[in-house]
Amino acid sequence: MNNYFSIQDIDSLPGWVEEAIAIKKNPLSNKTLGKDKTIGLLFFNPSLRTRLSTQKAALNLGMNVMVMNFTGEGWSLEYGDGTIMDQGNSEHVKEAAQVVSQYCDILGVRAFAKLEDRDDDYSEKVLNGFINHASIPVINMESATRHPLQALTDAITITEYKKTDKPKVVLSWAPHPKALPQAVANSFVEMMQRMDADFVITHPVGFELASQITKQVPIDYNQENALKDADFVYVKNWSAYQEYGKVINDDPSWKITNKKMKLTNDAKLMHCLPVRRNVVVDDVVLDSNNSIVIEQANNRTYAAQLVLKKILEKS
Ligand code: AN0
Ligand code: CP
Repeated sequence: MNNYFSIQDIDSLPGWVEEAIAIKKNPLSNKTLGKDKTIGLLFFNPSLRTRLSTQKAALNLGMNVMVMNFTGEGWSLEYGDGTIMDQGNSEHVKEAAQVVSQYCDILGVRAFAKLEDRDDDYSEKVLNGFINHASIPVINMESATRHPLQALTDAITITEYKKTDKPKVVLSWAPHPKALPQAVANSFVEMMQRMDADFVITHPVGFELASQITKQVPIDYNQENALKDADFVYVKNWSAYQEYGKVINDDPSWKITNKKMKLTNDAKLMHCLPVRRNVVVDDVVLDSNNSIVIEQANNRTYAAQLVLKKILEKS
């Protein structure tokens, strides 16, 4: 594997999940694989889990880690081909990506959707700019439209906690005061189409994700109906895809409450975090034994470690 851009880069999902669970049991089993190799992590946005779990994964493999907050600390980058750079941007991604490739063996990039121009975000200008111009493998640490490290984590977590071969998994939209990207939801939807799951998406009218991603996945506009007999409830806000980047509705009645969890088959509650308490999910649910959000965050390390291991083994 050269780059980890989306979950399409996973060749065999059951094999990967099995290997990640084996890494979790013995995280230091490959502690010299990355010896004298360096990973560079570039952040254009905030992060707690991705930043620390990817560093932890690299350290478990014996790698050196360099982290840079790009926004405010790096030069503002230009991505356009042939641009006359007489405006605000100081450096082109062509040089930036090649320069980082001189210092590092693997590069991770986090660059969220700007939620201003759909075509611009869905072209994955930033991540593709780095992939196209770097001479080292690039890992997506949440790009404009995908969060594949999170989705791999979610597959591991569901595999660990499922009680039946084909659990019912519900992805539920929830209210949020700010417009959020579709990346987490997009990658989760793609992952659930590859897993053995009875999968349904529920959201208010107008929050349909891109149809090229959701394909044949059933959408139920009635949240309570969708939650019936669920084994896993994955709650996440995203902004509209059609009315791009808009919060067209922040209806508080979509919050996950204890009453709603009672409709489920004693479901596990999942969220990628960070989560706004009592807006997205009630305290009582997040603090219950049904919540596995912390276990999910723990698995971020093993998902990242598996991706790094695959890349190191190839290079
Ligand atoms: C981001 C998002 O929804 O994409 C990151 C989640 C991992 N969330 C927020 O900005 C709150
Ligand atoms: N879930 C996730 O990616 O969290 P961070 O934004 O804190 O990295």
